[in-house]
Amino acid sequence: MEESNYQPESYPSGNNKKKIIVIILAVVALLVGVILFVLLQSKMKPTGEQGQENAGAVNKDFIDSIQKVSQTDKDLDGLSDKDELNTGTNPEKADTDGDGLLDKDEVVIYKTNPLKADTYGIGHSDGWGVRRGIILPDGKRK
Ligand SMILES: [Ca+2]
Ligand SMILES: [Ca+2]
Ligand SMILES: [Ca+2]
Repeated sequence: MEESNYQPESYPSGNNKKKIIVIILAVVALLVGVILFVLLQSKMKPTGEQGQENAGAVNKDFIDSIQKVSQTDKDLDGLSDKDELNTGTNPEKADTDGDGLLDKDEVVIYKTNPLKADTYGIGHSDGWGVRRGIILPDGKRK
């Protein structure tokens, strides 16, 4: 009779089994709760959206600065509308004479005529001369 009641200590009794299942369920429930909590948190404040907001702010700054510049330099060639008015170039055309050099590059760098495609009468445009190394900065020529 004693043998039928014998249960090795390492072998969990029915009662112990239940306890273990309850503990496992509690742990699983806790894990599920933690995962749900994390998911909800990330839904409420997604890190991706935060990054997009920052990128949006950077883009906005960039656009603002472009707009600010374009208010004084409509064609964005580096010469302000006022300077273009003084020079006689078209404030809405970055390359007024269409020679392949920006108005500003002609006025500031190469000292070529921004209203004349072929300043030196070489038979080619100023841009061509610059690309060939014939027209050099500061009004120098080869
Ligand atoms: Ca301009
Ligand atoms: Ca030009
Ligand atoms: Ca020119």
